[in-house]
Amino acid sequence: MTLMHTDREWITKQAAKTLQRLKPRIVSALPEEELQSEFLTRLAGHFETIFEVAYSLYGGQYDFFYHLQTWIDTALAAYRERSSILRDLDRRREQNPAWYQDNKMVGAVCYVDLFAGSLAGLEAKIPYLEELGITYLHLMPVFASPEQNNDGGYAVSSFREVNPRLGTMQQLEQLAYKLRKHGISLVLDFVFNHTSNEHPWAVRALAGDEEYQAYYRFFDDRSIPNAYEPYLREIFPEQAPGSFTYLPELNKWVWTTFYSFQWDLNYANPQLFRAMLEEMFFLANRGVEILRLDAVPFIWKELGTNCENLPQVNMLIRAYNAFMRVVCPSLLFKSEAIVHPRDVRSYIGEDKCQLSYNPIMMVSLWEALATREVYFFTHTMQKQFPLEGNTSWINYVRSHDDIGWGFADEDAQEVGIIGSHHRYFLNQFYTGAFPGSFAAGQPFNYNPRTGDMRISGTCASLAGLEKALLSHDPAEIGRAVKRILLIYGICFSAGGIPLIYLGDEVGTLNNYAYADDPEKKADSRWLHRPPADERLYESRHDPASVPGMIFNGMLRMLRLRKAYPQFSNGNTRFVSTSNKHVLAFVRNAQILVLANFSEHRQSIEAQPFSGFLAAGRDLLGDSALSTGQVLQLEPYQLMWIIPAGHEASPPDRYADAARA
Ligand code: OTU
Repeated sequence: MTLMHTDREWITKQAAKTLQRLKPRIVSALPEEELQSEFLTRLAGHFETIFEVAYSLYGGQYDFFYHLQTWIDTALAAYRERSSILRDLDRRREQNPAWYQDNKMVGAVCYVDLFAGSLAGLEAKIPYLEELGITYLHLMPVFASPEQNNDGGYAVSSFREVNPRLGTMQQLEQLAYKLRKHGISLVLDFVFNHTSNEHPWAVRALAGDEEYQAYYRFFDDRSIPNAYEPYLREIFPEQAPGSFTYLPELNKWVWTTFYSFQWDLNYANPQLFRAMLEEMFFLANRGVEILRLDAVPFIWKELGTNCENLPQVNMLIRAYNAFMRVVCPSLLFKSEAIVHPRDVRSYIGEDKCQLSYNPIMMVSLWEALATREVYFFTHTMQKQFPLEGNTSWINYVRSHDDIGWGFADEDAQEVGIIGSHHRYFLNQFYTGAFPGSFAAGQPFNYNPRTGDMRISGTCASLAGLEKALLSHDPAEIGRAVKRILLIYGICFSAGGIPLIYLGDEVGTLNNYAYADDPEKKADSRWLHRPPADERLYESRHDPASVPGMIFNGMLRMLRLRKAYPQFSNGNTRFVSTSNKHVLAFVRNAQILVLANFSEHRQSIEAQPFSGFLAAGRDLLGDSALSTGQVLQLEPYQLMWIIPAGHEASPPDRYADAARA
């Protein structure tokens, strides 16, 4: 049920009353006065949200208060268990809630096994992460998961056990601690839409335990699934068609949005809400600082809807966030919602996910590289980039997933582009089918029914490096390197936290060997999930080598980002230039970023930017700016232009004192 505004007063009153009823329980659970008052103060600030959401989602249940009480007990247990080190961190972050808006923030993401073999191997890579200046490290799922069917770890069999191939939970906890000592925040996935079919809850459900069956969405026959199905989007139409899986053991059907071994959890059950709250706290108390909420849009289902992005999803996240603010306020949520821009944005807020992938800009970067034109990019960003409050984008060019052309058809139409035609073009371009395309990607989940398709491939291969190296054409190689640096450079300067998909910084190409692995061959995303290539990393300091050109180019930009506080998150204003190939945006009214998306020299009228150009300086260029009527940009040139008299802050490669 959705609450009306007129209900507000009632909610406030009921929440206050309910909190009074819970107080004795809290007081007796926390005899230490300091902890008691901290917990109560925080809870008072967030209880109305918790109550409102609980009442909206579960108020119809006869034992509503009982459930609320079990949630509070779960929070109390987690709060008591939290280490003093993490409690200190919580208090520091409460004082400095904008810590992640800093220009010093730089993210990286990897699979532990592919990048470093194991958790121990990863610890040994800390010096490398420091070399790059990383302050945010996302490890893709490290949890126990089925040996064969595991979707790269996104089928979790236990949120409390590390996959033994990688190490132990104790090692993970130590790693979190060590990383923090080096100014790096550990980011882990919270795969909370589903578990694997080997999770103990699923095992019990399969054994007939009804309490655990209610943790998932079971159906006795096809009638209800059939009623839902016409509205649902198939996520993996090739490998896992449909959204329900038949379980012969039970003669029942279970909801499986993704693979058949990934069972969707049932958040309509308040017991499941509590159980997942406990798992979240468990991870927070291991020292994880940011949880990436996987597949956010799918966690609530209503018949007659597409079961994505329903308002109840927002409520659930607000409730979970409120609990985090009470027990472990240093923890942040990062939303993984790769959906329509409007819906992507709906999960972002101080009271929801403070961080979000920016698939909107990611798609725009590749769109502009293919078309060499930026007016759609500029228009989209003007509408979709600005965020409110203490929140931030995570800007990236590649992830471990496919690229889906998720721009808004309305935004496209406003600049005269037909969305479906454009998607067709982009798919042709990035699979290399379009004549003259520089890209070497592969299709992911082509759906012949809808004609839909997504794209797999590494950053370097999609940006043309693979084909260029095969052609042995130095000019083409140079252009590919420039494309990589151009799109990464925009992520480094646009406002928000840039995220490097480790391997991209040394120009890692597609890994076609995945097709020989029977486990992987049906999922083309493995094309861009290769094991780290030591040879590429070894040549990164050789400026004449291709990995060296990319690595040094990135490092140079990262150091500049860190040296100029003007790159901190804040205001980003996208503006049109007189040239359709040249992107422009202004950071915090102090830095002008220009990007030429074409392989030809371009010029723009200088006059609209005269405030920056007259006596200004391009941080990335070696020569002074010419200040004529027009400004010239070399093929794929990126410029970071700063007006005269603005100096860099003292070099400080790592986090500020507040983060240590
Ligand atoms: C996520 O991606 C993960 O990133 C994937 O690696 C997983 O396979 C999947 O969830 C299941 O856990 O569809 O193609 O809007 O787009 O959650 C990738 C969200 C996906 C979905 C996204 C999903």
